Amino acid sequence: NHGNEQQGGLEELTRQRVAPPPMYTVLLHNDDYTPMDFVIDVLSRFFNMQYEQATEVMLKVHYEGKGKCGVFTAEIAETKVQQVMQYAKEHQHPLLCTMERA
Ligand code: TYC
Repeated sequence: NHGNEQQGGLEELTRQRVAPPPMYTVLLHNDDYTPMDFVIDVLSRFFNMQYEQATEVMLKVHYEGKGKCGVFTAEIAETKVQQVMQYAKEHQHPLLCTMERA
């Protein structure tokens, strides 16, 4: 569609560009049983947080009910959720990790 491109239409505006991928926020949810130290371990291990930041996020979840661990593409977010849920299950803690469209 050369005519359209010469006139600066949609095709030209989008030439050689791609849409950014949909992004997902991974969340941790509070419960009454999972030890605080375990949640800090999860945030350090799977979300590469330093102890101080991990503690901050854990306390936000504890006091506010949920908190953000990070924002990722769908495939990476799904993997994080699976890894955290598997790790919590292995340690017999009821910790819940979910994802939502950012
Ligand atoms: N509420 C838990 C406790 O008092 C701590 C906790 C924090 C649990 C964050 C889950 O995602 C969570 N031991």
